[in-house]
Amino acid sequence: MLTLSLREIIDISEQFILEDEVTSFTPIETGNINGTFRLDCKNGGIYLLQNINTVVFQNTEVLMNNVDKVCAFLREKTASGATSLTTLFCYPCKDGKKYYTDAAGRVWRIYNYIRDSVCYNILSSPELFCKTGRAFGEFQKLLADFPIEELGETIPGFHDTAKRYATFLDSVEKDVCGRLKTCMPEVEFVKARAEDTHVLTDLLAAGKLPLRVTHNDTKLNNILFDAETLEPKCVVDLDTVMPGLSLYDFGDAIRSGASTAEEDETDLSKVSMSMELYEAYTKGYLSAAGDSLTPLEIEYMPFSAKLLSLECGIRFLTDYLDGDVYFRTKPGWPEHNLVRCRTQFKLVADIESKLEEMAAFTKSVV
Ligand code: GN1
Ligand code: MG
Repeated sequence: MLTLSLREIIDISEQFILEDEVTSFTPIETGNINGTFRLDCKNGGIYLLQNINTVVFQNTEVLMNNVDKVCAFLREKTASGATSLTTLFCYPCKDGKKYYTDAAGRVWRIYNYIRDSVCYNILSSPELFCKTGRAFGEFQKLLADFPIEELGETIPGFHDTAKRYATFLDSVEKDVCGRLKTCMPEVEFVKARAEDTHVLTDLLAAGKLPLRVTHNDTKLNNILFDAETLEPKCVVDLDTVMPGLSLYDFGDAIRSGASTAEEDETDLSKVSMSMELYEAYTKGYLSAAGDSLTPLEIEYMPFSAKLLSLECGIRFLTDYLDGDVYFRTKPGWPEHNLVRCRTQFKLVADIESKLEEMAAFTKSVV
């Protein structure tokens, strides 16, 4: 996490056209990629400042063009009463751009702060997770008539699991940090599932699954709930909104939200995929998005939960082998990414044992 002085934060915020004057700031630690700060102001204004990770997002122009267009589109939907979800707003800079590059080359943007909201890393309430499913389903539906050709690929091949697998094999081969010897069982776990990695991309290439505007990072903590009513309030982290498969969003939501433990839980006996949570999300999601989905998209929902867990684990393991260059890790914890990968593989194994049950339930809802 970046350490900045109040003076530096104020200097950055002064590059943007804001309604209020920043007087203090607080770092926010959620999120594995960007640096985030809450900015508090003289007249009660609150903003969210983000330092964009340019190793991950290499083309800020494409990134901010996507984010800004999607925000504007969703704001109109909210204004027209099509949804009760609120939307993020990107404040423009004084030079008209949506982001500011400082003298050190760091890239910044400012969002409105969504007040009186909470987010979760794990949930125990099926009701809340059902509402989460409804909100992500609604989000997808709201973007159904977004002109897809206006979106660039922020991270090319983001959910191309076969490509992720190839990159992983390359990292195993190079073993730049000499960590391979510490993760052989995990490497074998992935290799045994090589065939799974291209299932969805093959169906897409064969024209059997439709390309849609999707969120691509439907992690549980990317949804904000109203602190009082606990109704979903806002879908955040729009950096990876781009053309994708509905199954990426469904699978990733199950991976993160139906898990019974944190992503970096070290006690693997605590990690499993809760059937109760799977059922709750599926119900909520299908109630909002179901009539827009094809039979094949619905059929592959259980598999997508397994695949997205496998993919995320592959990415954590690859980053562990590469020396933690992508995901933020806790200082002094060199195994952080390995620990994360293990929780994902535990989920994969658990989902494998529940696939039939998941399929039977999914079918019963439609
Ligand atoms: C990252 O930024 P955050 O924490 O919402 C990552 C996701 C991973 C997730 C795993 C752009 O999401 O793809 O699933 O970590 N985002 C990017 O925790 O790589
Ligand atoms: Mg996030």
